[in-house]
Amino acid sequence: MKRILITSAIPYINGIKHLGNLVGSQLPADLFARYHRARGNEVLFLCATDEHGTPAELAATKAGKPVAEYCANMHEVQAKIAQGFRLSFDHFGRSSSHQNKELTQHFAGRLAEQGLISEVDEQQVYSHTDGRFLPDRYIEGTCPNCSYDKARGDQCENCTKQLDPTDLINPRSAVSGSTDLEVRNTRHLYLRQSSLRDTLNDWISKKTDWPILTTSIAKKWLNDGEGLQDRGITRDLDWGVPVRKGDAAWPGMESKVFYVWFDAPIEYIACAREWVDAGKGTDWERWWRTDKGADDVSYYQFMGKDNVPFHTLSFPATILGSGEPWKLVDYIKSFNYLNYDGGQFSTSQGRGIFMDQALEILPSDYWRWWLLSHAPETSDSEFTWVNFQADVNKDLADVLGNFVSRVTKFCRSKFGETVPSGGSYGTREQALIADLQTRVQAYQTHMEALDVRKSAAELRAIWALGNEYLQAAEPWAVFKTNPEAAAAIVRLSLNLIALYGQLSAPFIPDAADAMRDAMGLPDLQWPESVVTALERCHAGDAFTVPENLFAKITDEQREEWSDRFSGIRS
Ligand code: B3M
Ligand code: ZN
Repeated sequence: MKRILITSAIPYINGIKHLGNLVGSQLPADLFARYHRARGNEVLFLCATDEHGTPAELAATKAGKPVAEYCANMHEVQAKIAQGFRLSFDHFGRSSSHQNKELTQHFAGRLAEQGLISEVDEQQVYSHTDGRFLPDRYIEGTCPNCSYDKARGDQCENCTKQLDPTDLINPRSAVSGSTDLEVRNTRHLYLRQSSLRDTLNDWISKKTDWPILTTSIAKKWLNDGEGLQDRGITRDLDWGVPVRKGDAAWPGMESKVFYVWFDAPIEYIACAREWVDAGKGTDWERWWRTDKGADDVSYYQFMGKDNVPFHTLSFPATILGSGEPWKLVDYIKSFNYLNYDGGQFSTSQGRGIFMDQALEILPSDYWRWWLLSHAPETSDSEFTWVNFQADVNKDLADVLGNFVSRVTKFCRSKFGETVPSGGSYGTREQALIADLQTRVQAYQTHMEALDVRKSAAELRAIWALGNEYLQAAEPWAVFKTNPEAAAAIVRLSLNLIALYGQLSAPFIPDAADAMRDAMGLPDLQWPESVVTALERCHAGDAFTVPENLFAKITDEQREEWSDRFSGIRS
């Protein structure tokens, strides 16, 4: 039994996430968690809301609510939607938790002790109109690297470059739009990550199995010297983790908080403590401290490409710099962007389909299947309504749903709702079993390598084998002359439904449950051997005909939805 720690990038609290966010982190992380649990491994799957920093403050202001109240509400909203998508977090925490506050202050104290924090008098943009400093997202302007004109003060969304507000060309306030700005002096803490450059370089160089997307971004920021500039880790804001050195005050930093990107990854650790404090686990250090049992944990992170620099450089710098035996990530799975009908999904612009809206129109399995089978792994991918309708109708309704429905209905009409007895398996059945063995093996290999699309393609092929078998074996024709032989075909096909109910669960958990329930095998036992897995439904066992597993998306629905989601969400 392996021990597998999985974290998904923690979504910002500022509103409901769109399907592009979902497929770039939480959903593939869930796929992987479900797969490993089904294989009998010990899994801890953590996610949380990212509640500090300018995104939270700005969104609360817009909603006219105190920021703490706004965050508490939005956490509930996001948790409920996550359940709707069947995201199987062991805990869905909050970066504003007291556990994260303590741990963040602890790390800052350790880094200071190790000589890795400097106090820097620096220049920050101050807005006369707004009467405040404008850190990070409070300021927008043109990216000096790629000329994108909506770059934010902390990072350019377009080219992923990490920025400082003073880097922006033609800066303006994101609150008021004002350009009446002035650069003023203020003192901040800097993490001297540049002094960890060689350490980080050595560490990343050993990660030869990581996706190219991850290592190319990491090396880009490491080797051109840019990403490893020392970074400010404090801000002139009210909302956030107060700056302290462990539990001691930090003179001169009384009115400041840590930068959101300093405390957000620490929440991965704090979340495990929240999990224990919520009574769901007993020992968080066993997952996070290599001196306390975490040395045999394999740790996987999932995220969109814009988050890669923080996870390959800044957060490891925090962990390594602390000089304490914290668990470092073993594998970073990163994703490109999913585009929406010829443009970008965008939270700030309300463009695309958002998680709550998606669940209003279709069950989560439809979305899970389409998104995962089109995961933007090697390049950006695109959602279009035409493709979505065609793919879902074909894969889920025509291939899988149709197989289940034909087999169960045919059996009910000829043999009743019990698995029929009689007949035996011949060469066609042996060939099918051999094909299945090869494909199930390949499916497992792809899953273990975190190849999401390849796993989906293999699963689809496994479903298709059932249809091809039925088409060739023709139990409806055979039944007329040899009912016993037809019974054997049907018995094998019913067993296939049970097998699909096991194999498909990581992708489409609800439909998989329905398939196993229909076959009277609700437990999720991974088919360690195809041969024995196909002997679980015995002659005489009762089954039920599942209600239509997947209804097809009609042209009218497609048109209605494509109209409804063509504009901007208000
Ligand atoms: N909240 C950005 C995002 O949601 C950020 C991730 C933090 S991971 C520690 O894309
Ligand atoms: Zn840029």
